[in-house]
Amino acid sequence: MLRFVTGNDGKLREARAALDDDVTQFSFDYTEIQSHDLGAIAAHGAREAYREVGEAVMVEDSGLFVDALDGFPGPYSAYVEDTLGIERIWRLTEPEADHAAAFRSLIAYCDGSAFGSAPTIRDGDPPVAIFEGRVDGQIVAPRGEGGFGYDPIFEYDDRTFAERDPDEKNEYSHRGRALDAFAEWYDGEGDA
Ligand code: ITT
Ligand code: NA
Repeated sequence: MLRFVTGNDGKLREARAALDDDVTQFSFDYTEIQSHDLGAIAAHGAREAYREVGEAVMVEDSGLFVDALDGFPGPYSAYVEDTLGIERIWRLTEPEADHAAAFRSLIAYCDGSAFGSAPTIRDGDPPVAIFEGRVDGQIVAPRGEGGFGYDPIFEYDDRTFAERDPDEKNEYSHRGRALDAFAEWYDGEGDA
Protein backbone atom coordinates (compact mmCIF):
# COMPACT_ATOMS: atom_id res chain seq x y z
CA MET A 1 0.00 0.00 0.00
CA LEU A 2 1.32 3.37 -1.02
CA ARG A 3 0.30 6.68 0.53
CA PHE A 4 0.14 9.46 -2.04
CA VAL A 5 0.15 12.83 -0.31
CA THR A 6 -1.96 15.00 -2.60
CA GLY A 7 -5.11 17.07 -2.67
CA ASN A 8 -5.40 16.69 -6.44
CA ASP A 9 -7.92 14.04 -7.54
CA GLY A 10 -6.58 14.03 -11.12
CA LYS A 11 -3.09 13.11 -9.93
CA LEU A 12 -4.55 10.38 -7.71
CA ARG A 13 -6.60 8.90 -10.56
CA GLU A 14 -3.53 8.75 -12.81
CA ALA A 15 -1.33 7.18 -10.09
CA ARG A 16 -3.99 4.51 -9.52
CA ALA A 17 -4.18 3.80 -13.26
CA ALA A 18 -0.37 3.52 -13.54
CA LEU A 19 0.62 1.60 -10.39
CA ASP A 20 -0.44 -1.94 -9.57
CA ASP A 21 -0.12 -1.32 -5.86
CA ASP A 22 -3.14 0.17 -4.27
CA VAL A 23 -2.63 3.85 -3.83
CA THR A 24 -4.21 5.60 -0.86
CA GLN A 25 -4.78 9.32 -0.77
CA PHE A 26 -3.25 10.92 2.27
CA SER A 27 -4.24 14.49 3.07
CA PHE A 28 -1.47 16.42 4.72
CA ASP A 29 -0.78 20.04 4.01
CA TYR A 30 3.01 19.93 3.73
CA THR A 31 5.00 23.13 3.23
CA GLU A 32 5.50 23.92 -0.46
CA ILE A 33 8.86 25.66 -0.36
CA GLN A 34 9.53 28.41 -2.92
CA SER A 35 11.98 27.02 -5.43
CA HIS A 36 12.60 26.72 -9.16
CA ASP A 37 13.49 23.10 -8.52
CA LEU A 38 10.39 20.86 -8.54
CA GLY A 39 12.49 18.01 -7.13
CA ALA A 40 13.46 20.11 -4.11
CA ILE A 41 9.81 21.05 -3.50
CA ALA A 42 8.69 17.41 -3.69
CA ALA A 43 11.61 16.15 -1.56
CA HIS A 44 10.91 18.68 1.16
CA GLY A 45 7.22 17.72 1.16
CA ALA A 46 7.94 13.99 1.28
CA ARG A 47 10.29 14.38 4.22
CA GLU A 48 7.80 16.49 6.13
CA ALA A 49 4.94 14.06 5.40
CA TYR A 50 7.10 11.08 6.41
CA ARG A 51 7.90 12.74 9.73
CA GLU A 52 4.17 13.24 10.26
CA VAL A 53 3.00 9.67 9.46
CA GLY A 54 6.10 7.55 10.03
CA GLU A 55 5.20 5.39 7.02
CA ALA A 56 6.20 5.33 3.37
CA VAL A 57 4.88 8.35 1.47
CA MET A 58 4.96 9.68 -2.07
CA VAL A 59 4.67 13.37 -3.03
CA GLU A 60 4.52 14.70 -6.58
CA ASP A 61 5.24 18.22 -7.75
CA SER A 62 4.54 19.15 -11.33
CA GLY A 63 4.19 22.11 -13.63
CA LEU A 64 3.79 23.46 -17.13
CA PHE A 65 6.76 25.27 -18.70
CA VAL A 66 5.96 27.43 -21.75
CA ASP A 67 9.07 28.19 -23.83
CA ALA A 68 7.89 31.55 -25.21
CA LEU A 69 7.05 32.67 -21.66
CA ASP A 70 10.55 31.77 -20.41
CA GLY A 71 9.24 28.69 -18.61
CA PHE A 72 6.27 30.40 -16.95
CA PRO A 73 4.19 29.27 -15.05
CA GLY A 74 6.62 26.45 -14.09
CA PRO A 75 6.82 26.03 -10.31
CA TYR A 76 3.95 28.53 -9.97
CA SER A 77 1.55 26.45 -12.10
CA ALA A 78 -0.95 25.70 -9.32
CA TYR A 79 -1.12 29.37 -8.23
CA VAL A 80 -1.41 30.63 -11.81
CA GLU A 81 -4.14 28.11 -12.62
CA ASP A 82 -6.15 29.46 -9.66
CA THR A 83 -5.50 33.12 -10.44
CA LEU A 84 -5.09 33.72 -14.20
CA GLY A 85 -6.63 30.43 -15.32
CA ILE A 86 -5.66 28.25 -18.26
CA GLU A 87 -7.52 30.28 -20.90
CA ARG A 88 -5.29 33.27 -20.04
CA ILE A 89 -2.16 31.13 -20.46
CA TRP A 90 -3.42 30.25 -23.94
CA ARG A 91 -4.09 33.97 -24.66
CA LEU A 92 -0.58 34.93 -23.52
CA THR A 93 0.97 32.25 -25.73
CA GLU A 94 -1.26 32.71 -28.79
CA PRO A 95 0.57 35.76 -30.28
CA GLU A 96 3.97 34.11 -29.90
CA ALA A 97 5.55 32.33 -32.88
CA ASP A 98 6.63 29.42 -30.72
CA HIS A 99 3.93 27.48 -28.84
CA ALA A 100 6.25 24.77 -27.48
CA ALA A 101 5.79 23.76 -23.85
CA ALA A 102 6.71 20.93 -21.52
CA PHE A 103 5.03 19.34 -18.54
CA ARG A 104 7.39 18.12 -15.84
CA SER A 105 6.68 15.79 -12.92
CA LEU A 106 8.93 15.05 -9.97
CA ILE A 107 7.97 12.22 -7.64
CA ALA A 108 9.59 12.05 -4.21
CA TYR A 109 9.41 8.85 -2.14
CA CYS A 110 10.42 8.57 1.48
CA ASP A 111 10.16 5.59 3.82
CA GLY A 112 12.76 6.62 6.36
CA SER A 113 15.48 4.33 5.03
CA ALA A 114 18.52 5.01 2.89
CA PHE A 115 18.24 3.83 -0.71
CA GLY A 116 20.83 1.91 -2.65
CA SER A 117 19.87 2.28 -6.28
CA ALA A 118 17.22 4.92 -6.85
CA PRO A 119 18.00 7.07 -9.92
CA THR A 120 18.38 10.19 -7.79
CA ILE A 121 18.73 10.49 -4.06
CA ARG A 122 18.40 13.70 -2.12
CA ASP A 123 20.66 13.55 0.85
CA GLY A 124 19.26 14.84 4.06
CA ASP A 125 17.39 13.28 6.88
CA PRO A 126 15.67 11.06 6.02
CA PRO A 127 16.86 10.52 2.44
CA VAL A 128 14.37 10.83 -0.42
CA ALA A 129 14.33 9.02 -3.76
CA ILE A 130 13.39 11.16 -6.78
CA PHE A 131 11.88 10.14 -10.13
CA GLU A 132 11.31 12.48 -13.06
CA GLY A 133 9.14 12.55 -16.13
CA ARG A 134 8.74 15.07 -18.92
CA VAL A 135 6.64 15.45 -22.05
CA ASP A 136 7.01 18.04 -24.81
CA GLY A 137 3.98 19.45 -26.60
CA GLN A 138 2.25 22.60 -27.82
CA ILE A 139 -0.02 25.18 -26.22
CA VAL A 140 -3.33 25.36 -28.11
CA ALA A 141 -6.82 26.83 -27.67
CA PRO A 142 -8.71 24.74 -25.05
CA ARG A 143 -10.15 21.43 -26.31
CA GLY A 144 -11.53 18.36 -24.54
CA GLU A 145 -13.41 17.51 -21.38
CA GLY A 146 -11.13 14.96 -19.68
CA GLY A 147 -8.07 15.27 -17.47
CA PHE A 148 -7.54 18.25 -15.17
CA GLY A 149 -5.66 21.51 -14.85
CA TYR A 150 -3.89 22.62 -18.03
CA ASP A 151 -4.83 19.47 -19.98
CA PRO A 152 -7.26 21.26 -22.38
CA ILE A 153 -4.49 23.60 -23.63
CA PHE A 154 -1.68 21.01 -23.87
CA GLU A 155 -1.56 19.23 -27.22
CA TYR A 156 0.55 16.14 -27.74
CA ASP A 157 0.51 14.43 -31.12
CA ASP A 158 -2.59 16.20 -32.49
CA ARG A 159 -4.74 15.72 -29.41
CA THR A 160 -4.87 17.55 -26.10
CA PHE A 161 -4.42 15.65 -22.85
CA ALA A 162 -8.06 16.52 -22.09
CA GLU A 163 -8.98 14.48 -25.19
CA ARG A 164 -7.40 11.31 -23.73
CA ASP A 165 -8.51 8.93 -20.97
CA PRO A 166 -6.20 8.42 -17.94
CA ASP A 167 -4.56 5.24 -19.32
CA GLU A 168 -3.81 6.87 -22.64
CA LYS A 169 -2.58 10.07 -21.02
CA ASN A 170 -0.26 7.99 -18.78
CA GLU A 171 1.37 6.46 -21.86
CA TYR A 172 2.75 9.83 -22.88
CA SER A 173 2.54 12.16 -19.93
CA HIS A 174 5.19 13.55 -17.61
CA ARG A 175 3.41 11.89 -14.65
CA GLY A 176 3.03 8.55 -16.45
CA ARG A 177 6.75 8.56 -17.18
CA ALA A 178 7.72 9.52 -13.63
CA LEU A 179 5.35 6.86 -12.26
CA ASP A 180 6.89 4.23 -14.57
CA ALA A 181 10.40 5.11 -13.38
CA PHE A 182 9.19 4.95 -9.79
CA ALA A 183 7.40 1.60 -10.28
CA GLU A 184 10.40 0.01 -11.94
CA TRP A 185 12.54 0.86 -8.93
CA TYR A 186 9.89 0.25 -6.25
CA ASP A 187 8.91 -3.17 -7.56
CA GLY A 188 12.59 -4.09 -7.62
CA GLU A 189 13.77 -2.96 -4.23
CA GLY A 190 12.01 0.05 -2.74
CA ASP A 191 9.54 -2.37 -1.27
CA ALA A 192 11.98 -4.98 -0.05
P1 ITT B 1 -0.88 18.57 -4.75
O1 ITT B 1 -1.88 18.52 -3.64
O2 ITT B 1 -0.40 17.21 -5.17
O3 ITT B 1 0.25 19.53 -4.51
P2 ITT B 1 -1.56 20.46 -6.84
O4 ITT B 1 -2.66 20.50 -7.83
O5 ITT B 1 -1.40 21.63 -5.90
O6 ITT B 1 -1.71 19.10 -6.02
P3 ITT B 1 1.16 20.98 -7.81
O7 ITT B 1 1.47 21.81 -6.62
O8 ITT B 1 2.14 19.93 -8.23
O9 ITT B 1 -0.22 20.19 -7.63
O10 ITT B 1 0.83 21.95 -9.01
C1 ITT B 1 0.77 21.45 -10.28
C2 ITT B 1 0.03 22.41 -11.19
O11 ITT B 1 0.24 21.99 -12.53
C3 ITT B 1 -1.47 22.42 -10.97
O12 ITT B 1 -2.00 23.66 -11.39
C4 ITT B 1 -1.94 21.31 -11.91
O13 ITT B 1 -3.27 21.48 -12.32
C5 ITT B 1 -0.95 21.47 -13.06
N1 ITT B 1 -0.68 20.15 -13.62
C6 ITT B 1 0.20 19.23 -13.16
N2 ITT B 1 0.12 18.11 -13.86
C7 ITT B 1 -0.83 18.31 -14.79
C8 ITT B 1 -1.39 17.51 -15.78
O14 ITT B 1 -1.03 16.24 -15.94
N3 ITT B 1 -2.35 18.03 -16.54
C9 ITT B 1 -2.76 19.30 -16.37
N4 ITT B 1 -2.30 20.11 -15.44
C10 ITT B 1 -1.34 19.63 -14.65
NA1 NA C 1 0.32 21.76 -4.45
